[in-house]
Amino acid sequence: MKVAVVGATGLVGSKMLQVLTERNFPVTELIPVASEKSVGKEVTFKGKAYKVVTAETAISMRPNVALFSAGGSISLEWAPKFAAAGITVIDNSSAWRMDPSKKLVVPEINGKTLTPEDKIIANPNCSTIQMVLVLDPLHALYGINRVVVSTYQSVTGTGVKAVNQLMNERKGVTGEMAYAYPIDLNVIPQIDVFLDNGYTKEEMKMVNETKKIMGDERIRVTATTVRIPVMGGHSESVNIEFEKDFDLAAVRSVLEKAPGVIVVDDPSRQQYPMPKDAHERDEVFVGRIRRDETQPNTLNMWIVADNLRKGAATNAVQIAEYLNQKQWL
Ligand code: 2RA
Repeated sequence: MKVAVVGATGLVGSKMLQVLTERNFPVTELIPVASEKSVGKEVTFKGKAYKVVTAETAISMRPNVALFSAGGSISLEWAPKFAAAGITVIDNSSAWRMDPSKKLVVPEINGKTLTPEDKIIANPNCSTIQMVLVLDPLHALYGINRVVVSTYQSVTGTGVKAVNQLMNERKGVTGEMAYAYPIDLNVIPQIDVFLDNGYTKEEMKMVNETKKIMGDERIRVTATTVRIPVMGGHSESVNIEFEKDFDLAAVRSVLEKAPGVIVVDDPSRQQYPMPKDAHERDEVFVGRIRRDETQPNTLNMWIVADNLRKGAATNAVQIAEYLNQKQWL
């Protein structure tokens, strides 16, 4: 199968190539796509060198599927052109996520809603993916009323420039800044731009995407999203109020059985999820599971995942795997 990766030289694009290799996706030809300034450069995939081409050239090469991770404006312009040529697009930008005519997919939750007619499929935001994977099985049992989430997000979510900023600051070297402030030895309570309601775009992604993926507009989510000087993954403190009461042992057992979720929760041995352990893993890790003793039917937990993998590349490749298994590509 011919696979185009649009934004192949970025952090998520490179991770897509790694995940396609590791999961042995049946790629017969890779078509790496990047901006004009990268055209002609080479990208190595499974030991073979492929030349970077423009989006226009990629369409003429007729890939079966195109994985996009080159930013919203590239997706808005090019995804419809790929789709019009019959190429299925799996898009990691925010361009199509809330478009009512497009599916926003986490395969374990709503993969089955996909049809052969879906030609542009949206991959959700990283911080949303890891949260809904844990919320969904609990919602089915206890019904979620409200979620209060605070995030602790890795600089890799911003891209190469932010990783360089952190590393330069650690070495005491002056360089290009991805953020308005230093990130090393600091915490920045702003991810993406501010909106009119005082929340950031990242916060509203968590509010709106959760409802769409879980297919329930009644779930109320309020979020504070924060950048921290960490690289391995995003962490989230999540408080969940349910309609029905729950049994803690049953919650643990449901999460232990949930696909793609690993419970790491043993306070007696100081065992809980941390980004350094989630790094380069495809699963979402949950721990610190405990009752909120200040009000009924409410649970606290801590969720960690590698934002470049399940939060981006792995989820996109899993969507491609599902479509391939259905023979829709
Ligand atoms: C971030 N959620 O971590 C974004 C990446 N999509 O900045």
